[in-house]
Amino acid sequence: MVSTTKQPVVMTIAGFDPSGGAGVLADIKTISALGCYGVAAITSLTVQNTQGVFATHHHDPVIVRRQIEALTDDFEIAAIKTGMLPTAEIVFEVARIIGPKAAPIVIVDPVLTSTSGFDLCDEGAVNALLRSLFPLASVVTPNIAEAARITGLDIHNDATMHSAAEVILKMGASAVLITGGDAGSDSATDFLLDEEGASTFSAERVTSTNTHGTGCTLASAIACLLARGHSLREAIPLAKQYIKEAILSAPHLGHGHGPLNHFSRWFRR
Ligand code: PXL
Repeated sequence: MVSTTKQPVVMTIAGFDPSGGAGVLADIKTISALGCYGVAAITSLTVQNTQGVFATHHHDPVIVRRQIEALTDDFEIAAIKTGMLPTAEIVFEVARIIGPKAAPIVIVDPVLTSTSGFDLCDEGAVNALLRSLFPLASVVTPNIAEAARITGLDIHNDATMHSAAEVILKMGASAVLITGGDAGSDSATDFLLDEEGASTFSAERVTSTNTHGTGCTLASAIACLLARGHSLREAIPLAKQYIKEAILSAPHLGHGHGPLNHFSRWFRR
């Protein structure tokens, strides 16, 4: 007998990494592993493997918007997650149609550069992101480097992390999660600030070169867990545990920053 369980539909609006480590492929694998149905609108076709990003070909902003509209017209979208939005024009088209009417949950992962240091968006896109997309966000998920660039603050301790999070909340986001997984200490501590106040989430650091796409994967995992009814404070530790298992069971592919194993086990909690 075929299962008829209704899965929440989660939409990713992001770039395409053909190596499957990051971008929409990582998002869709995460969404599938976490018991949701994934749909995607592609903003940019990148040329890359585990060793680096070699080129990008951005899509026409109108085509980006039309991909999203075709999906929102047909599906009830439980959550939207945005990743690589390379130009201001693409950010504006996305901001025009997402928001509470398109989906009740909007996770904005401010993707600025790749793990290998390639710029995945221009300066205009960063400004547009802050001005037009952050106010629509249920959660914004920068890493420390992204939070520093967005706020102009030097983030080197808990106090500066808190200040940066406050600045991002003032930009209009409902919550901000600054991820510390790539900071150079023994623990991977993430810092959450929202109207309930500040919370930290610590986990033992996993040292690995198989970390390509951890940012995309974390943001997608949070989107799914919220779509499945978890609170943000429940979703974050579950998402961190999912990433940890995905890194620890990574398939060791390629010669650079290898991909994760998004299917280490069915993780439907
Ligand atoms: O991990 C950031 C990221 C997001 N989206 C796309 C990417 C990358 C990193 O390479 O290629 C499409």
